[in-house]
Amino acid sequence: MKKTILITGATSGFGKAIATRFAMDGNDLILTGRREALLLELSAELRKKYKIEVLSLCFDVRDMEAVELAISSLPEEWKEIDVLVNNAGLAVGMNPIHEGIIDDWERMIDTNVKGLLYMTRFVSPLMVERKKGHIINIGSVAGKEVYPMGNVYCGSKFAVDAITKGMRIDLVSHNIKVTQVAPGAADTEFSLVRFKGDKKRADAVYKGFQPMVAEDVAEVVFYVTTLPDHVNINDLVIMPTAQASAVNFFKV
Ligand code: NDP
Ligand code: 8X3
Repeated sequence: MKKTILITGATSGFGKAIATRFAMDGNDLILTGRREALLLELSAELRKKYKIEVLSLCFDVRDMEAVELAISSLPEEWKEIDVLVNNAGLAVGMNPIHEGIIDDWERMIDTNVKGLLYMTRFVSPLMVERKKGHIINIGSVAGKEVYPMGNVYCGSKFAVDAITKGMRIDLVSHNIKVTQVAPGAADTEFSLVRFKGDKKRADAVYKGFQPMVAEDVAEVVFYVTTLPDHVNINDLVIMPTAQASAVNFFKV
């Protein structure tokens, strides 16, 4: 049966691929992000290609009032959200802690932790009311292991790991599934954002091994929503075959 799926950060990378995967299955989508032109372009493409309904909402997940307004002003027919994918996130900079750039830290914590919390706070009551729903948080291998100069990014993803567990405990009595999907290296806009547009440095991250592509992660996010009502994947780590841990890669 067709569902309504809300995906944050749908303008690129995992979010865009997740949107496309759910569209292929005939589901209706609420897509969010800050780059409005990309959101509108993707929405139009998916509507046309898959004959689905798409609502695009342009806002910054760090802006609590904007998140509240976006969700509270959803038209009635869009309020029955079956799946929330908390995907919007980023790494900014890679410095040792004593040289860290405070603004980079704020951006990561505000987006990866507080943005995810704001979205959850305003969407989960709609699920509680219906006694039904599935929240999928995109964590990271960086939320399982800390690596050199990952400090604050890793901290933000460890927070996602802990918050996911807490959400599951609080929502279990409301029949709401909570899943974390924690990927390793995937070639998206992630490294370009982390290295502030330095394409050479971003490309170097994926040299010598085959990273995942966004569609690999999207397939798994889709998969966790296909299980029977009484079954939930709590936590799923997905890596390139050539990556054994946060820092161990088989490179040629
Ligand atoms: P991308 O940079 O390709 O996509 C990030 C998405 O997040 C964009 O759509 C961006 O949209 C959105 N976003 C970022 N900041 C905000 C904000 N303040 N408000 C709203 N939307 C925002 O990277 P990925 O697809 O790789 O990243 C998606 C998630 O996956 C992140 O949480 C990341 O930490 C995680 N991850 C990535 C891995 C990788 O190797 N690529 C591995 C493990 C986890 P816009 O700019 O339009 O706002
Ligand atoms: C992104 C993966 O290893 O670059 O979360 O932190 S990593």
